[in-house]
Amino acid sequence: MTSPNPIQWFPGHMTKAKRQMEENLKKVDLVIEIRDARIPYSSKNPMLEKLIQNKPRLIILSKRDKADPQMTIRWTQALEDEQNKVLALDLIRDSYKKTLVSFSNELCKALIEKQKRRGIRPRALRAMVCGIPNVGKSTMINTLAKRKAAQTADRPGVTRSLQWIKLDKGLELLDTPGVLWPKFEDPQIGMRLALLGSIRDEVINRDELVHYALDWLLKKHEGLLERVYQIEPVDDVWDAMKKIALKRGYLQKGEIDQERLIRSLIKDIRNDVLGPITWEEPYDRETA
Ligand SMILES: Nc1nc2c(ncn2[C@@H]2O[C@H](COP(=O)(O)OP(=O)(O)OP(=O)(O)O)[C@@H](O)[C@H]2O)c(=O)[nH]1
Ligand SMILES: [Mg+2]
Repeated sequence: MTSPNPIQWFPGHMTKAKRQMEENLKKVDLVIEIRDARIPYSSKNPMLEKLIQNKPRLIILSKRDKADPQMTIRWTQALEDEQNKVLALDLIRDSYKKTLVSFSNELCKALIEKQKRRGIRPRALRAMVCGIPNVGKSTMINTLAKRKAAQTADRPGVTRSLQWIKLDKGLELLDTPGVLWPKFEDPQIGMRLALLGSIRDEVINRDELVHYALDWLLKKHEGLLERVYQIEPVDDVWDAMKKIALKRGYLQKGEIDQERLIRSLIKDIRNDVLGPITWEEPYDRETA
């Protein structure tokens, strides 16, 4: 279960985080960018490309177990079509160390070749794990290190010596993940982040959020709401809300208890009651 992650970035934080990222980036050969498989577009940081410049990058789509498997295949394909190397993972249950090492070697082929040509024995590749809050950065580092290596608290500005985790003789990970900020300006992106509980509830309109989610489910997952809530076929969002409220007895003096309904639907979405759902499609990107 993902816990709501209170992220609030201020310009000062952003500058500091960006500077820290730039410093750490100088020390690595490649970047492992984690995005959430349920929102591979909205969970990316638009500035990362600029920050990492020409460094090789591996995109990990995390929480594969919570995403629609068919959609994960489509997303992986779409990202690969744009010349990215992509790996969709359940960061908790999959074993992926070997794959990660081999993908990293492939991504850094040019660097390894260059070192060989110069007669230098290739040293272990160094990678940094990056991503917006809650995508699974610490989980990945800790799972790979098989210990509690990464600090879970985000304390910007705390200087400490860089720690490397040796995964293999060929690959080392920086144990401090690069925490980035999501793109907030776009309301669609905000909605999708909120659906996963990545934005504080106070900054979103909960009625709109539920409307947005139900609309998506009706369009993309025909019959799902009827199945999950054991209701008769629904026509639209309002009809669905009414039928769910009646079924669950969310009534107050004969009227639908809207507040209770909204609260319970958001809870269901975040607790994966609806099953594995992906909240955006690859071709949404232009409009997102
Ligand atoms: N089901 C599932 N849960 C995951 C996966 N990866 C991470 N999680 C869970 O997602 C939550 C957030 O994971 P973290 O590793 O703390 O995320 P983070 O990116 O380090 O977050 P910040 O430190 O806030 O930036 C935790 O509850 C993890 O257990 C995954 O692949 N599948
Ligand atoms: Mg963390």
